[in-house]
Amino acid sequence: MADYTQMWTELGLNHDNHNALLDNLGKAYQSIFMAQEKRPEGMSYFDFVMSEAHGLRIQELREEQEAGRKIIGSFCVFVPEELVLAAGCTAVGLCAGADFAQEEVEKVLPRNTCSLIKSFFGFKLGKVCPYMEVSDMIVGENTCDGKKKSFEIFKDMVPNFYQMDLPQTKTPMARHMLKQEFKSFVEKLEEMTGKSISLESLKQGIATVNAKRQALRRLSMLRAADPAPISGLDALLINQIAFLDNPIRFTEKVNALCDELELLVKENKGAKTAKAPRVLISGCPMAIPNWKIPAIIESTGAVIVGEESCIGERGQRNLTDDSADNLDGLMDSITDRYLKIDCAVFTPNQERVNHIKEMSQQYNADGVIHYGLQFCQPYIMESYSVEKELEKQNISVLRLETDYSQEDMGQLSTRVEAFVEIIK
Ligand code: BJ8
Repeated sequence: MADYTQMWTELGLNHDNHNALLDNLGKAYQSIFMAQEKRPEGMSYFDFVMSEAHGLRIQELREEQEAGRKIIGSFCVFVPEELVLAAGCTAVGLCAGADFAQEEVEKVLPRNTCSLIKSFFGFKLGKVCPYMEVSDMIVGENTCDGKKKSFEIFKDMVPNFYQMDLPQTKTPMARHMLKQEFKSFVEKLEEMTGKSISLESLKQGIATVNAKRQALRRLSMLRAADPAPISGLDALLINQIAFLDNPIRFTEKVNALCDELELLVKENKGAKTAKAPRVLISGCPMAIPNWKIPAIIESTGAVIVGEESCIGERGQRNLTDDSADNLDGLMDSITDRYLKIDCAVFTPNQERVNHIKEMSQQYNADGVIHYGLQFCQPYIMESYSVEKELEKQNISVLRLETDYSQEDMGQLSTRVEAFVEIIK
């Protein structure tokens, strides 16, 4: 990596903390990703993006800023990238997948807060996230209580916070509220940029994001093959990079990788041996660089064939209908598309259970591992009904509850190994 010290200084990063983070990440990446055998050649692009995630990509974002674009950071798949692009801005997902500055964090937040929330506080307090520092605006959404209440504190830690309210049901009233929230978001973007979103720019924004989702869908479908042509770790990595990379370039690279994977499927070549146990992961999002559970699962010889997660199929499925010929009609389409996201903060949320069953069949999974972050009430509570419903279909389920620490690695490995033995 080139020397980006000056850029990091200008962004206000703490060099010692940041170097320590990069060092740890680099080592983890080497041992988890680069140690895999039989990786497709197309993964080299994604390895490169990761190696430059705090370097070249941040430099690109700063160049975009110099050219007049605003950078919009967010923590949730409910923030419509279509609108951000239509306003001439760039969307980035903010890192929330590793522990950092935990002592400082626990002076601010209760200990029994989920790791994802603690993580973005730690990245801010430790001054190690260039995406957070480069953002012209950070959007926080009212989803779970943890995020909603923590944003009341977080909003004073950043100069540019915008809060988006979200419904928790899918009634006509809730839909109306979501559309109004998205309209307010448009107004905020227009106020920031001094430009109005036009029919043409919104159609273009929708087309760009739909193309990205189609490419990710293509990647997902290829994993239905037996043997699966790509490891779950690599597929997760691509889904994580979807939140950081330039969307047009990312789409091209995912499609190029899919061309290669199609050939591998034809030749019956897989990331693991044929008939490796096939696992579907379902639950909390695995924000970058959270690779803990997938690394444990695939170290047993099993292969992960899908992620029912916001960093995965829950976040990326469903295209936005672009057929309306006026702005209000497109806002309706965007509202309808986003209201289909079956996050566990919604009640009732039968769609999510149905989707897990559908994915198990589609990807030919031998079992489902439900991943809940400790203290995440929505997903942990929902895991009970997920397990009951899947058992009715004779689908084996393992419910895991963990955090970002490494302390429970031994215990988790034992439980995962035993589960993989059962589903073999
Ligand atoms: S749409 S899943 S990205 S809210 S893990 S912070 S739920 S206590 S992240 Fe999410 Fe949007 Fe929903 Fe998806 Fe709270 Fe649970 Fe923590 Fe969570």
